[in-house]
Amino acid sequence: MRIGITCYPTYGGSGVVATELGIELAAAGHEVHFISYSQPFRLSGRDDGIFYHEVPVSSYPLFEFPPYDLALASRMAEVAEFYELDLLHVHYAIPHSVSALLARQMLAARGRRLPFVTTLHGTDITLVGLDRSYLPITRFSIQESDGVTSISRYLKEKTIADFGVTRPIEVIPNFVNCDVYMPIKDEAARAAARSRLAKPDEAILIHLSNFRPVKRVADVVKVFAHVAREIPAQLVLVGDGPDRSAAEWLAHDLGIHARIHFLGKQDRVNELLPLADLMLMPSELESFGLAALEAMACKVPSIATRVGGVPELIDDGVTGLLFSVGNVDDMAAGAIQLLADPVRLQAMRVAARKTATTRFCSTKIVPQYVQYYESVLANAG
Ligand code: GMT
Repeated sequence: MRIGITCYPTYGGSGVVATELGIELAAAGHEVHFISYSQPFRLSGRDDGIFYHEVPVSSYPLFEFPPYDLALASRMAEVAEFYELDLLHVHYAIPHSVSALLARQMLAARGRRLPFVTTLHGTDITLVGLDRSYLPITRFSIQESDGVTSISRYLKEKTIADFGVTRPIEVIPNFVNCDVYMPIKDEAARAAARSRLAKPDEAILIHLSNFRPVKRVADVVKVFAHVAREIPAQLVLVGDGPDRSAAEWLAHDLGIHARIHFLGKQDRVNELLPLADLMLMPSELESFGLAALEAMACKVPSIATRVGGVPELIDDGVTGLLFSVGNVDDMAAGAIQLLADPVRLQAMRVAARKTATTRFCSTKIVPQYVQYYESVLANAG
């Protein structure tokens, strides 16, 4: 198949999923064309079967807001025609599904077919899409898509309830490449890599996000402050975003900044995650929680919140511990108990990796997308 993929190319779960999907599809012999305003950050170099088409957005004195969605629609239609795409797959509804809808119409006027699949990821439904200024057009473009997938049952139900969408929505969960995200088997090698971050007797906690308010990074720092009072530990923070500076201030105010590593954006998180004992994901909302899945694949269970689609990933007490949002004291107590009980922690580590490999490996999930594309192509007029 020849597949066009559009996503937000910067840091963010939907961009990660879209990029990893494109890489896996190309590896399986499909031709993949990324269409976006910049190269998705996990696309490095030139892989066989992967093409990247930049969307130029020109400015003009009249344009207070340059219309990216229109430039994107034009480029989608051009790329689809020049490279004979079979379909477009857009990640994150706003504005990508609207642009795809326009591209489909542009090509229809030229007698060509361009079905498109929209994958709903999270705040496109739970936050931004609910904004009155976007709701009607988001609902319309979802309803008009040739196929719609959501990354959890939670998000599917939310889309039906809040948007009144009546078309079928296929749940295809987030996935991880279990050969790239994996534990470090050689204990000596793991200990050597950990020694760059912590002393041998110290626990390592990790958090990975885009530091937006929904991630509640302040809770990460507060939970760690409790933990660090009871147990020798270090915290590794991976990512960057609007709440980073507040987290740095909080770390200083709580007197624990010397034990916190603010690493910023990192390309090879698969090399950092296996060094940790626990992941902290105290989000206000997660439609799935890709960061926790990536950690689980590396044998790292999470202390997380019981929100959105997280319970579809984390089995409370088995592959992680779930708490209510903002319950910093209980999250810290849970982390301390686990870190103080190596047998229980080890059982949870093993269970976390097992869940990732048996249910969420790319080898299991990517074929579901391919099958879905085939059904969309068979049904599209
Ligand atoms: O945070 C977002 O809403 C945007 C989105 C993104 O682009 O980063 O994240 C969502 O998509 C991820 C990949 O499908 C999910 O694993 C995240 O749980 C989800 N984030 C939220 O729901 C907050």
